[in-house]
Amino acid sequence: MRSMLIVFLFSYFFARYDAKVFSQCELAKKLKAQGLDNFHSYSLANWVCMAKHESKFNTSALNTKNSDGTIDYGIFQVNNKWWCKDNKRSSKNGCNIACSKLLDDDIDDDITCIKRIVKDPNKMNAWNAWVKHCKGKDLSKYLAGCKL
Ligand SMILES: *[C@@H]1O[C@H](CO)[C@@H](O)[C@H](O)[C@H]1NC(C)=O
Ligand SMILES: [Ca+2]
Repeated sequence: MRSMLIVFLFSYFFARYDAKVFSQCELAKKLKAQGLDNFHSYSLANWVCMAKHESKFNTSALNTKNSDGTIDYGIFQVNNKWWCKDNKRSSKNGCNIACSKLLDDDIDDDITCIKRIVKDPNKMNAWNAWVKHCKGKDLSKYLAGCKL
């Protein structure tokens, strides 16, 4: 019995920290529920498009290839120089969060962080992939087929 319990606890622990990859509509629904539709006048489709091109909706996406040596974390690719804190470098830590919390499958804290990021003068231009793939484009396909 005890070994069963241990196996159970282990699988629970690893399941919680497993990568989660959202479907497009699942993420759209979640972002809408958290008030991102027209947040700082960006439509819901902008946020979905950003996540798609930053991480392909992968909550454990990690980018270590920035030219300045900084690292981007998670589904919204939050940067460790300005917004989150890891043990790799000093950080402004504008979201007041450990970068590791931006890799788990609970994205509520990630959403709180992007709401903070978009309040800066740069707004959504903070996300290079958004500028490149979403800004000023027809974004209707990012919500197509979703029951919102
Ligand atoms: C999600 O990202 C992690 C970390 O980069 C990677 O190991 C994993 O294969 C990715 N999952 C998918 C489904 O792309
Ligand atoms: Ca998180």
